[in-house]
Amino acid sequence: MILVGQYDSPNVRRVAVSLGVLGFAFDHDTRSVFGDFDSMRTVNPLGRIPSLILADGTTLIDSAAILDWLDQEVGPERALLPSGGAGRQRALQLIALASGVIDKVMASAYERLVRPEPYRWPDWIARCRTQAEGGIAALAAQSWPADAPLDQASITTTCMIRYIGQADPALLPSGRYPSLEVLSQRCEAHQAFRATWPADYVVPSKGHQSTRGC
Ligand SMILES: N[C@@H](CCC(=O)N[C@@H](CS)C(=O)NCC(=O)O)C(=O)O
Repeated sequence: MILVGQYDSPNVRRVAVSLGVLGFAFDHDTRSVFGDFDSMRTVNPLGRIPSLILADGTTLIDSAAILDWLDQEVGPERALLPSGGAGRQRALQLIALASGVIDKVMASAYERLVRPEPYRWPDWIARCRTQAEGGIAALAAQSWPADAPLDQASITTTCMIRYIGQADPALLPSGRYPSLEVLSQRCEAHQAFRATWPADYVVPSKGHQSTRGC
């Protein structure tokens, strides 16, 4: 199978980490969502990442849908999201918070970096960053036991932390959220995370000429 998208995308990275944790072999297509936009649209009509191209040629899009497919493939014993009960409910809430933060940080980054300066809307940027701060604080208030196995909530949250560190580091000043720093250090030490460490973030400010930046 082939994972399409670069690892500076937290949505691509959470899929790549999950593939690694679950033991799936895959090739990595590093086409750029900005620099290779027309080509990317032949993979996913939305021109977005991630996509996962399966051995039979089927293309799955959207990280949540891809992760659901992975969990179905390995079955409930190994799935990264509990199949039911309070554990599933809690995990889905944590993932919703982390994914929501990613969406808001990305929205504000695109507004700051992609939109031409005269058209930028500071109030919108401030609103997105306030929403992101709310989600980060809510995640930091959760319990992240040190001995917990890697699951989708910890994977997605750790990918969120790394993405913020690259795209808007002022949202995560050192020392403000110790629980998230501990979680990130623990997870980033795992081989599946190390194998997907994103290259230095390149802001997508060069728009469609940029070959990196998500
Ligand atoms: N809901 C989608 C969101 C994917 C997404 O936001 N992808 C970003 C990169 S992380 C992207 O493709 N950005 C370019 C664009 O939307 O034009 C998912 O979880 O896969």
